[in-house]
Amino acid sequence: MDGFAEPSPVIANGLPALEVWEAWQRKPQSIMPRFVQCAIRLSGCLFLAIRLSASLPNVLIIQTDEHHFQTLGCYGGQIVQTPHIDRLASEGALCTSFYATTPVCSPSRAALLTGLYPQHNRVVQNNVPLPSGTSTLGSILQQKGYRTGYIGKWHLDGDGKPQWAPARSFGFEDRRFMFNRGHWKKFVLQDGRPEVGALNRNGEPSYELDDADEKTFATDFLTERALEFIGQKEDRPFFLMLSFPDPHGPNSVRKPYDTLFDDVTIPIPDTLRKPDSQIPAWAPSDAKITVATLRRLMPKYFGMVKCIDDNVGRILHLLEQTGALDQTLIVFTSDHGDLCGEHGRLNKGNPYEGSARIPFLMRYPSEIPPNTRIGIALSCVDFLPTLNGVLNLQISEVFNGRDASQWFRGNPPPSWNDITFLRSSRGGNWLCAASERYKLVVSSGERPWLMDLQTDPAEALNHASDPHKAEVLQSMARALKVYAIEEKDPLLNVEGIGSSLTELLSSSQ
Ligand SMILES: [Ca+2]
Repeated sequence: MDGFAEPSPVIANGLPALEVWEAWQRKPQSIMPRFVQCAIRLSGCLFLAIRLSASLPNVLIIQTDEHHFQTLGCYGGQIVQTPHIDRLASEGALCTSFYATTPVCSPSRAALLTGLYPQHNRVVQNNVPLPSGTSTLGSILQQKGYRTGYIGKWHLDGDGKPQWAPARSFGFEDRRFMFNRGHWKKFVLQDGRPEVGALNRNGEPSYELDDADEKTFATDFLTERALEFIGQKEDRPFFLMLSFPDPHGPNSVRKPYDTLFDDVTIPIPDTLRKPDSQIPAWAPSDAKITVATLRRLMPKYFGMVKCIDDNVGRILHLLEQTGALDQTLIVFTSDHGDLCGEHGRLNKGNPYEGSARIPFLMRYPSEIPPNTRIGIALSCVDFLPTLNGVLNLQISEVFNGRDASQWFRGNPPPSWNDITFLRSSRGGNWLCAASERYKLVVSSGERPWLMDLQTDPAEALNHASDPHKAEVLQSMARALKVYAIEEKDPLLNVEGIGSSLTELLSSSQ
């Protein structure tokens, strides 16, 4: 046919094909039989239908585990240089008040992937399996024509550990390198299948480093699999969720990251030791966490973050090389934070910033202007409706979260009620309302606690009795009660929570 090969009427990995197709259609066709011309016109219509879905960008979510946002340069971190993650922030949007809806693993992940509060998606604590049939971002994007994959830690299939390739897909077609649970440091391929590479004396998978190297260390291994997934030539756009198990403990990392931060001065939080009056019942200090603990743990934690950033760089490099970078919506986030000694604690589970606030970056230059900074309080349940808004996906599912896409587009709506809601994992017994500046925590066995992030960013004090903040306290209490009633949050019925809110609200009358 005049030297023209029929082009593929689709877009592979974000590479445009429309111009090629149109050029092919413009070529002289008069000598073609009529039925061939008809067929071409028909296939053109079909192509336009396909193109509507094919013109969607790739979607890549990179999620870390237990990651203190301030270890990243773009969030003010001074110790670890994170140029690749920082690039996502400078070329896209950075959220300064994005919270884990429930700051532990499974509930946070479930909220991010379903847009539903834990009491609605049932994943109210760790190791609760996401109910079969639940719509997730995976199933939604699969239905939109995406090639879907999940690589790394999942933690929504119960107790299984590591449990590679869980049987229930939730729309993720390629789950070969998905594992349910565990903080493994070394992976190997055995006949093309992944295995934990370190074993204990009984031959069982272990968290040991076991001389993991740039091929077998978990972060590198999972990145390599992600590069293979991204590099597959396919007609559909891809959706990949890459979920690193680091920088969650155990605090260990391969060479050379293991010693990179041995000589830095480890910052010691002012709140490592606090007077009893500043210690709420929902976050008791642990006397065993000392300066020496932090000096021992933090250099490796920083090393894990540096390794993650280098691997994010490898992914950005591949996307750039293949011309797909700007045709890929990239999110960088974590499931929750790690207090890293703040308030005399490690890990998470409470509403303090280091525990509940997470890094949240989104780069997609077609829709999101560079250096967009978003201060409003958001949480994991807002992600799916917001992505729906940014990509105009026309999703029919109903979400609990809100569509904040106009903020990401750099065009904030004229009115927006700046408030979001966090809730404890089962047994934690607290509810929290958060705005850009304030957090109100109501719990059983503790008086209401009000944080003012502007005047007291370390959250050292309870501002609830400050008469100048009485109005703020009232409005946040009102909003928290409305949330708990409308979203049927059973924590409202836990002793001390509902009564606390009632008491707060009656005190203004
Ligand atoms: Ca986690």
